[in-house]
Order: sequence, then structure tokens, then C-alpha cells
Amino acid sequence: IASQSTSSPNPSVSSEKEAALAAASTPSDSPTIFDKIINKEIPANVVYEDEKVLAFRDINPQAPVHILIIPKVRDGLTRLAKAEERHFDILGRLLYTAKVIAKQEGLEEGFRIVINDGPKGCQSVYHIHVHLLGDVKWSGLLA
Ligand code: TR5
Repeated sequence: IASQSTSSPNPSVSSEKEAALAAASTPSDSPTIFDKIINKEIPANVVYEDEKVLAFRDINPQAPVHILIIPKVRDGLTRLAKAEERHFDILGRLLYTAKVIAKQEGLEEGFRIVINDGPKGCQSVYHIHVHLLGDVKWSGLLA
């Protein structure tokens, strides 16, 4: 973790993360920053793209490899708690893509997958995404 807030109620959460969580305390259906990345309106370090899925490096990495894997069409999946049967395919694709990218990144010895859900699950961007973390040093359940 790059920086820690001494006044943090949760010392395992970085100050950048706290700020993001404070800014996103209300789950919403509004477009997110990820739409701008999908539409190439703002740049991202893209590591994988196909017709359904986009993956790019996290701007505030919590591990030497930290990649976000997102559906190009959100289709109501602001968060995992909104998943319905119609999302079976995309949810499977997100996980399968994580495995493909892990191989691409040379993470033969293993990796971590994280999905944050909702205000009490540390979610800050309401467009479902899978965190792929590689070369992780154990720091609790969430960096
Ligand atoms: O907190 P959750 O689980 O919702 O994860 C959201 C992730 O998006 C965080 O790990 C952020 O660091 C990451 N993030 C936020 C922005 C951003 C990004 N990753 C890449 N590029 C980004 N841009 C350009 N802008 C952001 N606001």
C-alpha cells in the first residue's frame, strides 16, 4: 500500500481508496469513469480487449500486477449484487478473462481475484469489475 492515513478508521485502507469511497458512497446507475475508458475518451493502459470485455491496469495499483476486467456493456451490472440470470455469460467471461490475462502477465505461481460490492464492500466504481492482483504480499483480505 503506497500511503496510509493515520486518521483512517480502517488502517488497512489507503487514503486514495478512502477518498474514492467517500466520493462514491451512493451506489448509482449513472455512467462511470469506466464508460469513458471504454469509449476511449480517456486513456487507459489496456492489456486485453475483445468484443465483450476490456481489461486495463488499475491507476492506483495495490500489487505489482493490478488489472481491472470489466464488461464493455454494463447491462445493469453496477455491482455483483445486481446480478441476474441473464448475466451468467458475462460473469463467466470476466473470470475466464482473468485467467487468460494472468497467463499473459506470467502469473504462473498464482494470483488473487477480488470483486468489491457496495458501500460496505469497498466498491467505489459502480460498473462491475474484477480485480486481478499478481505478486501479492499478504495484507489482509483486501489491499
Ligand atoms: O473500489 P472498486 O472495487 O470499485 O475499484 C475501482 C478501481 O478503479 C480502484 O482500484 C481504482 O484505483 C480504479 N480506478 C479509478 C479510476 C481509474 C482506475 N483505474 C484505471 N484508470 C482510472 N481512471 C482513469 N480514473 C479513475 N477514477
